[in-house]
Amino acid sequence: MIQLTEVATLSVQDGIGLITLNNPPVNALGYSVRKGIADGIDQAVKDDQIKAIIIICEGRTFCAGADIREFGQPPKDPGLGDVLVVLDACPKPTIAAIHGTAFGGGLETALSCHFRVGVSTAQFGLPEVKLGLLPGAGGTQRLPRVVGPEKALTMIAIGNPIPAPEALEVGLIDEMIEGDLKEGALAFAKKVLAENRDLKKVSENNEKVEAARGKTEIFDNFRKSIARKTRGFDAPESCVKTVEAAVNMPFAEGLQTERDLFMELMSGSQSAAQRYVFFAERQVAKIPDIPKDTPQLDIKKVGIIGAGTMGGGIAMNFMNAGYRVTLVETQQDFLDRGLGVIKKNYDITASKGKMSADDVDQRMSLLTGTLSLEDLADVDMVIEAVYENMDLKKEIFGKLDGICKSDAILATNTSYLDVNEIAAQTKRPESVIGLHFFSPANVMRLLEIVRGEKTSKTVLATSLTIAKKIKKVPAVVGVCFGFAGNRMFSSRKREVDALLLEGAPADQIDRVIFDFGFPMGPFVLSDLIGLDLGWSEETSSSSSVRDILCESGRRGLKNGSGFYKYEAGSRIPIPDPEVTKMIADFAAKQGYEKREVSDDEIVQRCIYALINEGAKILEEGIAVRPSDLDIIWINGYGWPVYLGGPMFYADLIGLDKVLVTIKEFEAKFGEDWKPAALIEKLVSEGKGFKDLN
Ligand code: 3H9
Repeated sequence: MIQLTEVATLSVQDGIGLITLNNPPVNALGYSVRKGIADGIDQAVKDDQIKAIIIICEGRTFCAGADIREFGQPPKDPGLGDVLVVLDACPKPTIAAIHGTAFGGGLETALSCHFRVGVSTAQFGLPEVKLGLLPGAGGTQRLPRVVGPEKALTMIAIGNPIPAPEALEVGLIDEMIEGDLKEGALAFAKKVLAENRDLKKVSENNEKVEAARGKTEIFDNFRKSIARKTRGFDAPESCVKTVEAAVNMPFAEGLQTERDLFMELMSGSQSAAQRYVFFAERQVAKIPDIPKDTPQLDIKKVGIIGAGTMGGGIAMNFMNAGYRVTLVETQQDFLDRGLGVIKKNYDITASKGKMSADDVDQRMSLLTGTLSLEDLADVDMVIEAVYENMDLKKEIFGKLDGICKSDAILATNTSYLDVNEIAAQTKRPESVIGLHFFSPANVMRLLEIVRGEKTSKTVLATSLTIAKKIKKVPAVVGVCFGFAGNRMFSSRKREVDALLLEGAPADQIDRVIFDFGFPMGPFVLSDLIGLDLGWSEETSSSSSVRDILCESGRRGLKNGSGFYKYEAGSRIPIPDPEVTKMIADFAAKQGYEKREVSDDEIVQRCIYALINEGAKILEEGIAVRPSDLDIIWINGYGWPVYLGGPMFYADLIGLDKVLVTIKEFEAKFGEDWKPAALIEKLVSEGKGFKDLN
């Protein structure tokens, strides 16, 4: 066996050369791996006893792509593109033997081999678009030649992987290996040699791309199909252009187009933001005082209190992950309705072909409804999801203390209330934690984990594990009103409400926030949720815009009038002069003088409010690091990924510039805009939030 580099070896078995890569955790194609492949091919070609070459990986996966940590650093030769030129030109049969994930540069490496084989659990994908990039080592030119331009478009511009059976079906792998991968790959190599199979390079395989030449509708239709989902992102369009190049240009020219567009994306701020988010999402679950070996509880059965929208959504998360769930309500009709909604949601998913009827039955079989809290005696974890009322929550936790097993986790889904106060109702505050799901709970990825003063490390560590099992992105925060996400949200709401009274029309504010990259503006969202959510006729006192709208019968989209009016059956908001007048009259009564507000001011007021509040949250130790706040805003509030989150955005603008504007706002609007001491400190030290991650 020859040690090619510290992570690559070349060995020979039955006349077959095996280049084995071992670069944990995911065999990313860093310098030593790239050099290992290049040197391995070189030596294997020179070695007469080697008749065919297999590239195979140790550990949990084949190569998961280029080493993202190397991006932005000075390049170190050989680049992946150069290595793949060597591989592509190899005169002996080359075979990629794949397990785990062949992603990005990993799949591009495999595509540069003559043949690919994989185990049945392997996944294949070009997810570069999710990092704001495109496959930059020939993937955009080779994949369409193997699977055809249509399939390649979805794999490259959407970036979702395909499983091995599909890879076999579309021709991406030549054989699916049952049993041991190495043995299977060796047997395949021998077959290739025995049959003297044609060694046609993928780069010369033009049939599928030529068949699509001139069919511009392929690209027009694809662009239309992704337009809504990819609004604001640069990379998807560049991905489409490269596949167009594959169809319309010779291989070498297509490769050059790929290179140019790749470099353009790589140097842009969107990819920097998306790469930052990739690592931030992995960092967020790492809590400095919770080491990996912290003891954890075994959670098998979960109780959920409240079968409303929130409780039902939370239940579905657990059922999807195979947990048994007991759902508690106070009245049979509430319970029936809650159970019915869960079933209906699954049926809808099944009707779209995303799960089978058996899956629906299997998940529903995990669910039991009850009217008795006593039925939570045997659960390992309870999540209370009743409405936001401290007295009610305290009463429930007091009861749970008497009912639940001594080591059960007692969690509250409160979105604002004091978790310590709730915990104090029990004799085991160390078992109490906040698990703040976001609505709709079965869809939104964020889970704010609220660590109480006395929450034990075991309970926190277990909650982090559970979050991963139910496919949530957890962010650990401390106790304060609204925790991290809603506290920041409240500061934006304060500005949105003020801007409205100062004279910015609702549709201007909505347009600016939408154009910034959020899925919708605040007033369209209010109309969608219903203006009367949390409002009551008895207590309404005409003291806010919401009061006056609700008092005049405007309830939002559901009754066709809110901040906007809506035509019957339509969700398109139409600005309503009547509402504009109501708001103007209300503002005048409050002493506001109407003025023109610029789009730039709306962005700064709304976004800098988030940044300033985020900094205060960090200062108080409520969040672990700035990137956690970014993860919260991306996964819970629709912040556009390509802007990296509010704290990343502050650094992008320049924290010094942000501070100058915050100070101007303080002079104009007062105390609310007092700059966070942390921002002043960072600016005085010439630093940004990035220095705290
Ligand atoms: C590319 O290939 C560009 C080329 O087209 C052109 C080049 C010229 N690099 O996610 P996990 C780390 S772009 C560096 O927790 P899982 C990750 O940070 C690349 N590090 O595990 C984590 O580190 P830590 C295209 C990487 O089992 C650890 O590995 N490829 C990379 O849940 C474990 O990761 C992609 O975009 C990397 N490429 O999921 C694939 N990948 O332990 C990105 C992972 O310190 N990766 N790490 O926190 C993934 O999708 C998932 O990591 C994977 C494993 C599915 C592979």
